Amino acid sequence: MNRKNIILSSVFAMAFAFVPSIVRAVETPAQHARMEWWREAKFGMFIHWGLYAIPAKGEWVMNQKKMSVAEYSKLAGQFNPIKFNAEEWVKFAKDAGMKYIVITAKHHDGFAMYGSKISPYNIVDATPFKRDPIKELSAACAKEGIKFGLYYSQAQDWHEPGGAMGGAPWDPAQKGDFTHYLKTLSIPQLQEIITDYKPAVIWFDTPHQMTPEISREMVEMIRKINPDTILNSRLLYHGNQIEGLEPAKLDGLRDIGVDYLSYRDRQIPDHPAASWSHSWETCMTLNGAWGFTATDHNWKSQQTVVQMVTRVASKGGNLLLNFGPTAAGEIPSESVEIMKQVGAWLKVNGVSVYGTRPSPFTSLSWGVATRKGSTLYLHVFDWPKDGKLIVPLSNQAKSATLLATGKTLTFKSAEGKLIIDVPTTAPDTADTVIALEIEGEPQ
Ligand code: JFZ
Repeated sequence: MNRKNIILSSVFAMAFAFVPSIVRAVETPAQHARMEWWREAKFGMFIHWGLYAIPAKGEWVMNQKKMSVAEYSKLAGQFNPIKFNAEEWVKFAKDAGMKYIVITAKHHDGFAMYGSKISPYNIVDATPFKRDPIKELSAACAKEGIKFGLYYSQAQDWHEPGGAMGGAPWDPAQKGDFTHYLKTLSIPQLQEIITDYKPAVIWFDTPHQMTPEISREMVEMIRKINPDTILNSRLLYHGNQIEGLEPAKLDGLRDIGVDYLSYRDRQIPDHPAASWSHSWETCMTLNGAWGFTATDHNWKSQQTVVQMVTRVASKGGNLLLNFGPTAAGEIPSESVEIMKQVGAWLKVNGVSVYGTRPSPFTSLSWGVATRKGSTLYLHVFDWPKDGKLIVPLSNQAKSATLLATGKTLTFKSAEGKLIIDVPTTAPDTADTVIALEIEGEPQ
């Protein structure tokens, strides 16, 4: 902890000592410190992987087909992903420019993808595979310098009696008491994964029946074991609740100890909450599905992905992009091809993404911007046909360069705008980045 943080912590400590009823509405110094890598990261890999990869109809198949607990459980006997290679997955993430991984330790189907001692319904004890992919991935991530996080469905569980259903149970075996489920399965398993794998992030989801009190209890339990664990807002609120959440509830999330907002799936928020600037994330599918879906070939292009990453960064957030590996343990080849191109773009242009701050512009007709100190990165999606890029900026500029090639561009100021002379055709059809050095604060 540096001196500034120590002073800040003391101020906070004093504030709470004397005004205990205050709602902690701002980031604490400890929170700021544990979020440091996350704020810089900007781009992460989401992985939905479980027994549902066998029927290959997505992770909701048990619910959608109203499969009984006994019937769905039989899939475990067939699950043998012998092509799984943790090192390869992590290298894939790294080459694609993704800085962290969040994988399903347990999804709504209730099946633990790690060796759990709390329940035998897990990959080590219930499948012929017998290996612990979470352990293997965690080790590979540590080796490659990739942060490793775990998705854990804390409330919704279609296998365990009392688990939240998000609807009516379809099998008598699912009936039970939610508190009992929390006490005997969810909380002990959370305790177990925090202790055994020390995940950098716990990614909660679909908080049916969750209350502020239960949330607080979970946070306290987790922080006691590892205070550095980063926690998302789906502990208590669904993704689609965040955009309309009243300020008092947003502050309440801070008070509970949540670290970042997890917005609605597959949508970039128009106006992310200013009070959570740099601490929000959007999760996105590369085709239309989370869990492996054999019939879904609706893949997004490299251009779409690059523009999503930069658009999210321009608003101060992170993009968590999903992959749904097969039952054999492979990342779909289409995903691999797209991400090779995304990785190639980030290798050249990554400086305009990682560790950047949000755009000073509310909107730009041709694309988005990111910023690092006195450098503005102009991400041009729609290339100006007349060879003149107009930037609504009255500052003096020191230099303008094409980031990918280092080519210097000429420019002039006119009527409170900066006009940059650019080639007549786009050097990069996905996103051409211009690094603009300016004097003073952007205005
Ligand atoms: C949830 C899960 O049910 C789903 O299986 C997947 O894991 C996804 C990442 O999260 O689904 C959601 C959650 C939130 C919204 C939509 C689907 N939302 O906010 O619109």
